[in-house]
This record gives sequence, structure tokens and C-alpha cells, in this order.
Amino acid sequence: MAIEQEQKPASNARADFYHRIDKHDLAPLWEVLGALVVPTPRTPCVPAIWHYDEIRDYVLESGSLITAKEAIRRVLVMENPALRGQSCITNTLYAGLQLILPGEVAPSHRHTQSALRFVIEGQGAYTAVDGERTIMSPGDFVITPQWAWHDHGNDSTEPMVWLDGLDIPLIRFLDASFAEELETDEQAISRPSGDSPARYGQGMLPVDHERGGVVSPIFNYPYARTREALETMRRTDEWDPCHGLKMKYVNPVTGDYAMPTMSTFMQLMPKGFEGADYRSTDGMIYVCVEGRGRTVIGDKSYSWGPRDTFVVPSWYKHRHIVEDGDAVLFSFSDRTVQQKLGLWREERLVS
Ligand code: GTQ
Repeated sequence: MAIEQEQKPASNARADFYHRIDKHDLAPLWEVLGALVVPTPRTPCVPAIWHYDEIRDYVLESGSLITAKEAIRRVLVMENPALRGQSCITNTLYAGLQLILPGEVAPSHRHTQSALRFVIEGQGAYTAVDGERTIMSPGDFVITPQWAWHDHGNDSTEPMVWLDGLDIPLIRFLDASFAEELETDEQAISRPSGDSPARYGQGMLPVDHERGGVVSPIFNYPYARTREALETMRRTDEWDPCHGLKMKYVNPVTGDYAMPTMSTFMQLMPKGFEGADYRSTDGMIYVCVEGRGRTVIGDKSYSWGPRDTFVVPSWYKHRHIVEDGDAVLFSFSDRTVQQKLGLWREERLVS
């Protein structure tokens, strides 16, 4: 018997072995090692762009099909074309466009997923977080921390659309999702609007404020202030060859990113800017706020204007070119997670 086995072609012997161990839920690493431990990131996610003027009508049409209350969150999910059906725009992050019509309320709930809102269109709707409402304007970056009660409402006369960015795929991967609904649609309001920026957004903190907490206590970073900061800095700062002038949103208590699972940024690039190639291990979702231009991702060019959303997957070489007006881009990614794990890498391909 032993002699017969030695005479079998190696591949047959292996196939037979794989078959026998398979019954024990075992598999040979050597068949898959090359695909598991790759020399550079090999993401299944692909570059993609959503032009707002092509999808805006669908977002508004959803408003005639279902109420915000029935839907709980009336959102069109922006799915990465290579990851359809998985509700994700990158491997770790989710993005969607949420619509709230005048007079509607998206009922209060809380969950372990963190959410960011980036206001695309409309003015005057609110998000309530932990007993405080914030009124939202285009370009504002608003945080819903994990496990914080939140509801959204619109007391204005216009539809309001914002981009939701959540860490849904990451939390799914970690099997750490919990969620609850509040018995009432709207949470009780216990603090006046503007309370959190007054306490935490003036370069001061209440004297006995304890250090700690993984989320910024400021939950609205208004566009007007962000834009003014960038405009002031451009007078003295050199343009970064890849990013122009790029700021990160931070938690004023810790100096860390504003949220524990998502890093957020805003960058200004002047008209005529021709950025150098750059890549990093965090797949990045960009939203154009002002200006027009294009981003060359790999070997394809994606033209963008205000309210367009595009995605640059992990480790894809890309460069921004500004064609019309000064450009302002908001962006978010899982960089903060990768940095906490000591994994994040970037490469500037400046010649
Ligand atoms: O506003 O809480 O786009 O729970 C997806 C899931 C928004 C929200 C989304 C959510 C929310």
C-alpha cells in the first residue's frame, strides 16, 4: 500500500488529502497563502463617482414613495459598483443620501455604529443628539456618536439632503452591532441649540471636564468656520503638492480625530492646481463642496463638481486637478482605525 501511494502523482495525493481533511473543516493554507498575505493592498473596491445632478431626482422621488417615519431612515445607499448588495462604498464604510422633507421626522434611535452627516442641500433641518438640536447648513459636518439617541427633523420649507457616512461594514465585520428604538419619535430636548459649541468649541473647556471620551463633544462643525479657516491659512501657507491645504477635524479634548472610527477632512485647492500623485491605505470618500475639477484615479479620470461624491479605494494612486474656481473637498475614511492599529501607510509620488 505504502509503495502504491508514493507512485501516485503528487497532485492526486494532495487532492485526496484535501478531500479527507475537508470533512474535519480543515483546509491547506499553502493553497491560499498568496491571496491572503498580499505584498500590497488588493481591495475588491473600485473607484466610482455619483454625480449629484444625475441622482438628485431619485433622492427626491423616494420622498413620494415612503415617509421618513415609515422608512426610519429614508436613504439611497451609494454602493461601490464592485460590492453591490453589501451596502458599502468601501470595505469598511457605508455612504448614502438621506432625504428629510419639510415637517417630517426620522424617529429617534441609537446604535453602536457611528454616523457622520455632511449636508448637501437644504438649510434649516436639524439633528438632535443627546438632548440638543443642531440646525444644519450645506457643508456642515455633523456627528452622531455611537450609542447616542438621535432623530432628524425638518422645520424648514425646503427638502434637505445630506450624505450619511457610517462605519456599518466595519461594525458588521466585528459583530458588534446593537440598536434600540426610542418609544417616542423625538427625544426630549434638555439643552439649547449652541450649547455644545459654547462649552467645547471656543478653545476652552469647563474647568472640571474630564479628559476622555472617544468622540468629540462638538457635534456640528459648521462650514462657514471651516471655510474661513482655510481662507485665512492660504495667505501664509504653502500649498501641499498633493493636497493643497488640508485640515482634519479633531476632538478638542483629546486632539485625536473627531470620531473613533472615521477620520474627516476638508481641503482647499486653488484654481489651476495640479496635484501630485498620492496613495494611502485608507479608502477615501470625497464630496465636492465648491469648484470643479477632476481626479485621476489609477488610469481613469473622474470629473467632479459641487455635491458630487467619489471614492478612491485603498492604495490607488490618485491626483486632483482643479479646473474651475477654487475647489473645496470634504473627505472621510477609516484612517483613524488604521492608525490606532499601527497599519496606516501613505506614499507621495512627487517627482
Ligand atoms: O441616521 O441613524 O444612512 O442608522 C443608515 C443607518 C442613517 C441614521 C443611515 C442609520 C442612519
